[in-house]
Amino acid sequence: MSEQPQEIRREDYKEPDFIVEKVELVFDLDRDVTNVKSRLFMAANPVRGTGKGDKVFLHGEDMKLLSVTLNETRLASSDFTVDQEGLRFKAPGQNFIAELETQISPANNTRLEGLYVSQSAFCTQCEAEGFRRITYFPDRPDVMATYKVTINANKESCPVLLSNGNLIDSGDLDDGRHFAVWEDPFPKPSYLFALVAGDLACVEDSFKTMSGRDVALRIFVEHGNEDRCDYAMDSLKRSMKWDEEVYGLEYDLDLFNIVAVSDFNMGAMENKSLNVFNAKFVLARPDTATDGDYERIESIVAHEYFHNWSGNRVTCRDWFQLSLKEGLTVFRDQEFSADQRSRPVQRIKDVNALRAAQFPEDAGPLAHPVRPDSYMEINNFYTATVYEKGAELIRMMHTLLGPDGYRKGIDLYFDRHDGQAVTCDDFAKAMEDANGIDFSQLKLWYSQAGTPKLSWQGDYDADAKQYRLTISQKTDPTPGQPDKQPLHMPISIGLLGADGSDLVAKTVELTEASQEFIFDGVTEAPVLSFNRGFSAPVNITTDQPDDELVFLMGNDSDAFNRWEAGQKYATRLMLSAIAAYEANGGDVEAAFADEQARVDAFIAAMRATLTNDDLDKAFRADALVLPGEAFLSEQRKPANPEAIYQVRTALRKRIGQALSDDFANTYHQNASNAAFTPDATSAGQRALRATALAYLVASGEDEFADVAVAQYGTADNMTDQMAALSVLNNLDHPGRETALADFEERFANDGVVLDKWFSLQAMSSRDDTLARIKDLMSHPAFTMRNPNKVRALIGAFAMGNPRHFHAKDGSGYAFYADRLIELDDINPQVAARLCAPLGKWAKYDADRADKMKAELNRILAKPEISRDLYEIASKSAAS
Ligand code: B3K
Ligand code: ZN
Repeated sequence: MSEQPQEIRREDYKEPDFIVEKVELVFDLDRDVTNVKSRLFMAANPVRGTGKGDKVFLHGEDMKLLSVTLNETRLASSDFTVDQEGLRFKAPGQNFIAELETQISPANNTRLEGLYVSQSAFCTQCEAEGFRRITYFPDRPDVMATYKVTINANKESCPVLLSNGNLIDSGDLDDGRHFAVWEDPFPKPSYLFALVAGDLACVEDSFKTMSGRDVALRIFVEHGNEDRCDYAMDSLKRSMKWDEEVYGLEYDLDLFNIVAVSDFNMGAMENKSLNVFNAKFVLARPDTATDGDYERIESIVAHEYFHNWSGNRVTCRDWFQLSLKEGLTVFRDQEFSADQRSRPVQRIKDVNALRAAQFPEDAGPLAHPVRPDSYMEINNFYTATVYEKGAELIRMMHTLLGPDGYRKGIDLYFDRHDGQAVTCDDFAKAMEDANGIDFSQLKLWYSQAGTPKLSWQGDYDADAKQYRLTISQKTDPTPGQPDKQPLHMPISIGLLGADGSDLVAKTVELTEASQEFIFDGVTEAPVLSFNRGFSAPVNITTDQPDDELVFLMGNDSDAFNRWEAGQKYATRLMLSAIAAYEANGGDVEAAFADEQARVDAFIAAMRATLTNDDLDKAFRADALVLPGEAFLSEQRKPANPEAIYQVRTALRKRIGQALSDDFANTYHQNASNAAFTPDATSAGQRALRATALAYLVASGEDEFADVAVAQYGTADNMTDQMAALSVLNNLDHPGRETALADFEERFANDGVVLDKWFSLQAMSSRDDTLARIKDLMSHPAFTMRNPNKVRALIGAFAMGNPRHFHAKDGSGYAFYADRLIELDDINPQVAARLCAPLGKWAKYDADRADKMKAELNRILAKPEISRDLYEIASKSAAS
């Protein structure tokens, strides 16, 4: 980066002066020098554009420009200008054809944006702004064109040639080359363009749509992986069906392709009819993938498929509107998973993810609204806020409108805007118009950052049989937003009678800073179940007495809040033990001394959950897991990672010891001889058994470590094997080394599976962890050029090992900053994404905070720092 990057501001949006109606691309593929010819059918945009002007600007970066031709006349170099941002020339008229010839080098493209090489295949990633690394183009989502793409390549190394839409021609050329021509009839923005070429195996299936059309479904993978595509294919078919049934949306082409690649900056990409996936979210076989992997594959396949409507048919006007497609599509994939599996378990998972990533983001230096107001690098805004909080916003609309009203709004949205690039306001307007309601206050969720804090006060009047509930809300300032307004949100509540049944169950609408709700006909003093199903994405500051939490854990008709009550109880217990640990100078046993009665009551409630056979096993597994270290750090200021780790570990040990007979029974009763199937019920059984094993091992009894060793050796599926290995991973036990060595040997040539092995070691609580990570960096399978490897080893350390990352001597921070500096020259997007953990310095004691800030400043002093990393590091260091 040669100068300080500019902020791009939402309020500066201008319609394009020129649009492209049609694009014809010809690729002559070569790893080192690929030639790209582009013909753009351009038109002035007098209706919407600002310009009667004749200045044309096309984005372009990191390419060699060979020629510019307008209406068949080649321009002299004095007739155009090229700088770091792109190409400028004078339009020869209102309508004209621009032809551009560029050269790029896919093999040297380590940023993995634009056209690059993964293993031996060529592939592309254009969202958000990668197309401008392929050819000069108005690379902005409000320019939608139809594409015709010709790919020429060596036939032997690239037998498969793919792009968006339909194959309309193919054949042989001279010199061992061949070609294919693809045409996509649906106008699309450049970020949805894709090309794949390589020697790939193909697994094929088909789907009959609701109107009776047959769609060919193809998954392309590296040879040898054909037997790992079944679950992705099945998920795709179920997604297509679900979108027809629940949203009335049908697939619109005769072909849908998924390609799995090993080198990918994120999870997957929804390019029109040619989804490109990180291989780890496609490939699964019982002996290579865990239940968690199966679940993620299902939801990501669905997410990308759902984008065909929410994203592709109706897209974003500009990148500030990103949540228009991402928030909506996340909500859609969450609901799909809830319908396929267990709704409460899904909600628990989604809320856990929201609290683990989005709440901290909203409370830290990078806090931004769901619809941001400015950015330096848009790739930095594919955040938990835009995605997950954006999904919560759609969920609140769904709750407020009910399923039918929501569907009316969705229908109107797609009717009105099919084929257009629109805004979050357009979405909300369709919801309002279809239902005749006013969402102006609700829409503040798009513009106001920060997690609201809610408190409540309940009063029961026995004579009047009336319950009065006062709810108050407040949102703390976030960077650039000192003053916050009250938000509109649905709060689902229940009032439970002594027998555990609901006296009242309803959803109220909070709109004021403080508001009273009155419930009549309440025949006895109730226990309140607040914010059922996490109807609003908020923090609740009111403490409910322990006995009420235990009552809710055992009785709430809302399964989410049964889980939530347990989490609250556990959090409260651990927070007071953490405070005691800090006060007594680090004696973890003494830290629980004053809490014995509460610990006993909590353990009794855990036991009731564990042994309640009426409850779903997956739910029980979730309910037995204590809030994580990251969540606990969010509740403490300053957060002491060592104290948090010690207290949480000690509580797990106590639970393991107290309930060891119950856990042993659970462990044995849930063994299974049946062949592995990835369905939710079987997965729940495995999860409950794994939780039991983890507690047994946590109890500290050696015999249980031996059980884990045996399970590792005899398991016939990856889920059970990983369950065993992850508990052994933290032990000083010879079985640990043997199992890790075995795993390494078995999966030496299997990148996707070996990543689990890297991550486990990075997240180990053992004292030698950082030294081990340093050694692993020279493992033959490790490379900083592969994002999955970087995330597995380096990312997992910072995100999944708070205790060692935050080591008092600063060794974790220094190691991490070195890696980010190294990575920034290879792949700035991934480097920037990984930088966030260092930005959390304000949460820690002065000594740690100084060390973290010093590392951020060292990163900022890097010569030639990327715009991506600069934005995150500078914002993190500043506030
Ligand atoms: N839309 C892509 C994400 C693109 C990220 C660009 N940095 C995947 C998704 O959300 O479906
Ligand atoms: Zn998405």
